[in-house]
Amino acid sequence: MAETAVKPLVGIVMGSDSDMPVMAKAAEILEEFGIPYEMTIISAHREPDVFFAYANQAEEKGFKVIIAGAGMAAHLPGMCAAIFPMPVIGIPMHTTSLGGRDSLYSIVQMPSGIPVATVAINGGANAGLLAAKILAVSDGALLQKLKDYSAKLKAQVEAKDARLKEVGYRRYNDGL
Ligand code: RP5
Repeated sequence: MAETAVKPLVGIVMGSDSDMPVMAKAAEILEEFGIPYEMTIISAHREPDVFFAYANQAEEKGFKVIIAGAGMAAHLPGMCAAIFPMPVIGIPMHTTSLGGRDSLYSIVQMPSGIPVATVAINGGANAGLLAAKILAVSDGALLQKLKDYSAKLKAQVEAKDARLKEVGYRRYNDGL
């Protein structure tokens, strides 16, 4: 299901288009599970008026979860959580200067009362999965899809181990 095909349940928002490769991983997961989303670029620092309008309208638009990614002094997820009353998932971007620790600390160290569910640095896929799991609390069909997804991951690891046993680690490393 592509962006804006139906009423979006998830808002994906990022501070800059430079965040897109990571945010796209979240979008890909939502598409895999058939979850409608809207993707937006908003800089909380460079256009605070636009940001406040977005956060204030998010509930009315039907969003149940916001996935917000930002880097450096990454205030976007926390400020979404300050305004939007439902879950906000934060994705800290890797940065060249501080390796993403700046983004991570900015997003994860929220004051008591305003939580942001923070995934790993550049953790776009997990943000998408966490959003799906939040929605699955009240959607049995989606929950089944998540169980199938987990079973697929398990099968992939089992297949790798079976191949290791079959060819040994030297040939496994050589891709044989
Ligand atoms: C943040 O500043 C963005 O989320 C981005 O990760 C970082 C750098 O932005 P650009 O200078 O690439 O636009 O607001």
